Amino acid sequence: MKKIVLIGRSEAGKTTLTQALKGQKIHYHKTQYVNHFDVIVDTPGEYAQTKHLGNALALYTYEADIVGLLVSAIEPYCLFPPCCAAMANREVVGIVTKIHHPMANIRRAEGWLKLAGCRKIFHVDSASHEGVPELFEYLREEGDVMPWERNPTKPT
Ligand SMILES: Nc1nc2c(ncn2[C@@H]2O[C@H](COP(=O)(O)OP(=O)(O)OP(=O)(O)O)[C@@H](O)[C@H]2O)c(=O)[nH]1
Ligand SMILES: [Mg+2]
Repeated sequence: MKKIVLIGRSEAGKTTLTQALKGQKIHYHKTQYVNHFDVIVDTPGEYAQTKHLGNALALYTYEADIVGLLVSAIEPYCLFPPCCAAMANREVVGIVTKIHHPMANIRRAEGWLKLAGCRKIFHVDSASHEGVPELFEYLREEGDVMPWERNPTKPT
């Protein structure tokens, strides 16, 4: 799997998406420091919201193959400046979360991510895992066996 770093404001859904990608039970956990998992780097929203901590995020992008910018469909404004994706020397993808929230405005979130420079945009509801397999496929590398492809009768 390609390694992805998840960046976005607090409550954007980085940790929930991490849990969904890892096939874990979803439970609320406030991120207080950067968490490195084997293929996912989950960052605290405060890093994206604070100027001097924001610079540290640039360093974490160097540890990943892909940069994932998260915007939840209910965010009233966007933190990512126009064309900020051009600052990264990695591929930058957008991820819209909370797509089924009653207040969701998916087009608005998508527009902000496009303005930030994301060409590829995923739509996920991490709670129901909708859109998570598509992100999995995108991160897949040759030889990777996806969880749904495993033969349950064969020990791994
Ligand atoms: N229904 C739904 N709820 C979500 C989704 N993503 C996140 N949530 C909920 O939104 C809240 C915040 O999600 P987190 O994943 O903790 O947000 P975060 O971006 O990690 O926040 P920080 O750790 O503060 O940076 C939690 O209550 C989640 O259950 C989603 O795609 N769908
Ligand atoms: Mg978190």
